[in-house]
Amino acid sequence: MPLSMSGMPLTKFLLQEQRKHADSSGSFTSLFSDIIVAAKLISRAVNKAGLIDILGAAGGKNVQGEEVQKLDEFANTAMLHTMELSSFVLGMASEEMDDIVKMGGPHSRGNYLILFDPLDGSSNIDVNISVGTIFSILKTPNGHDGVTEKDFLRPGVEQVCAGYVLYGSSTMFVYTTGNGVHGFTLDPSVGEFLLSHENIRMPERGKIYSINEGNSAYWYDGTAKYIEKLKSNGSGYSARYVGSLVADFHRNLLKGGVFLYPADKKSKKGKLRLLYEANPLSFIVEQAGGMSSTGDNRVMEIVPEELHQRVPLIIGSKADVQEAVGCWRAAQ
Ligand code: P6P
Repeated sequence: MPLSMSGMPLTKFLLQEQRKHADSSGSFTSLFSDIIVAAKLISRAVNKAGLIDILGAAGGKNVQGEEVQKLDEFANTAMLHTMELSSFVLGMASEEMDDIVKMGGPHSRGNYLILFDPLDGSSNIDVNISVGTIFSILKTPNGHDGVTEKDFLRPGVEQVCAGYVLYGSSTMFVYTTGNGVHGFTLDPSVGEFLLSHENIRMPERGKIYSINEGNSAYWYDGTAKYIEKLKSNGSGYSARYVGSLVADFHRNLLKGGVFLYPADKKSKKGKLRLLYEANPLSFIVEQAGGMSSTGDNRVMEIVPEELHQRVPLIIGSKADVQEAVGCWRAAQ
């Protein structure tokens, strides 16, 4: 094994990882390769959005009641179509669709479920701010011959894989299967994601906090007291908030810091979705040495009750999240 595998293509890295599991059938590697294709298709569309007439709203609203952007639809379609070609997916759930999509059929060897937000932060598309795709993969219960929504309502600790694609100044693919967190950067000239951030570790404590201060009028005391503490002179913390979850999360993952979208008097359950936003990012953050909480509970232990369930999210460097949770609980 070379000392550093920097520059290794993601597909080769996956095969290397697969060899560590003697019983591996290669089905996961095949499924993952299909996700990589979708990521490249979305990256190409996002990077050319200004040139091809797919900017702006597509009309209509999604299940979240949010304005659907054309690129949202493109990204959702790209994920659906590439997953349909994969014979290993038994069902899909998307932020853009009310209900699950059942796969399977005579050729299906499916035992995976994939949940995704095809293009998170889409309200930033028209102003050229980074957006992202977030995905989570579960295994169906053994011997399952048909998938129901209930099969998707599993706690985050049952994820077998989680990842995101950040369409920023470069396109990055970051994922975990429970063996650390690894980042790959797309080299458009080669058309491959190349290993650029092997075994990402989140700093124990950061100097960045990310929260929408425009909501401060609605904050509960626990949040207000924590943010006030960070803003007190000499704390050394800086505010950084893009308003695009993947962009804010990725910066804090690499530099350290804490992102908060807490429960408040306006959004009593928080804003972000459990199954395809909070859970996958929580798997990644814990694998990188960080922490993820609702304030009251570890995110990955929540048993979901509905597909598009929202949760409060306090996620990032362990020491920072612990302090935020401490303030939250002291004010209960
Ligand atoms: P607000 C984008 O719409 C999103 O879902 C996340 O990407 C982002 O973190 C959050 O909402 C921003 O919400 O209320 O601060 O605009």
